[in-house]
Amino acid sequence: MTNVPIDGISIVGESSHHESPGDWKRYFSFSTDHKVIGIQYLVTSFIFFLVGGIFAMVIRGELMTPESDLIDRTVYNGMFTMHGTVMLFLWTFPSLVGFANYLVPLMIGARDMAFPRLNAVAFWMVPVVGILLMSSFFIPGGPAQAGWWAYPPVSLQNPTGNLINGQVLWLLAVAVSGVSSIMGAVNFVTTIVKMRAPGMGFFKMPLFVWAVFSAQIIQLFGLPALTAGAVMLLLDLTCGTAFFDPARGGNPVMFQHYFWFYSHPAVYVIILPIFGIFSEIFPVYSRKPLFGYKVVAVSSILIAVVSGIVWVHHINLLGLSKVDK
Ligand SMILES: [Cu+2]
Repeated sequence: MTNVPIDGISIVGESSHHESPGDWKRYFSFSTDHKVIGIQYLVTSFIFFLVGGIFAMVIRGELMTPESDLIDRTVYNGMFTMHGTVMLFLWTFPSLVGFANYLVPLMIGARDMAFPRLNAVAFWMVPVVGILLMSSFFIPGGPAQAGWWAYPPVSLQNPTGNLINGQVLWLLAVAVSGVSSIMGAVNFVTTIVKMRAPGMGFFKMPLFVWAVFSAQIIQLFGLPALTAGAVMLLLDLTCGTAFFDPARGGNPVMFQHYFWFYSHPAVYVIILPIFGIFSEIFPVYSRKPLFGYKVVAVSSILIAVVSGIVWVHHINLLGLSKVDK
């Protein structure tokens, strides 16, 4: 459609109902439209990118001199932990999910995602994660200080003695984020497997779709481990269990397995969609078809598979054979 006058205002766009004045309100609604949700993801994640960037600048500002003159060590550790957490769980993952939400149904000729309401629920859990993390700045003891990896026994220390402390809010946030992303993964994998337009075989899908498919398979298999680990650590902190507390017979190394089983493959959850974006953009601007479509498509899946079996390289300095008997 070309120029559509509504109330004397000319609007240029392909469909008028997406562009009419006052439509910005839909971005604050529980919309189930994958394009709206995609933009909601992109805008929300960009806001948190700025928040995480401010934390980074405070960290670098403190590091300008050897003394602790800008912030004390407690605030520094909190900033360090929050910077990593915000940048991963509230910027990189949701921003790429935003691109995928907007583009994948269009690229495979689907009307929407397979589960539009699940899609909306998954998105609205992202601000909940943000509120949980940011509110920890306003409670006694401040935010979690154990780093974005939250290894016990450091993460089991609770200097304030309060049941609700920064680490508890952090673990709740990671658990909610995990559930949100698992919902997203179920949705993407189902959409790509079941909702392709007639005639679009797997090897006719755009490479961005292959990349998102591979990344979301990682989410589907890896994230339950991190989410379970976070919930178990939460139970250790609040309900008296001892899964990971060495002082009470728990095994802190187990947490590192739960954590890295997901968090190594997580780097491919980030890079695979970006590879996919490269694979779409380079052929356009070089005006040549992509060389080796099938190789790129299959290697995306192989990256997902191989990424699932290498996590122990993060913890090899533990001397696992001695500690983990
Ligand atoms: Cu790794």
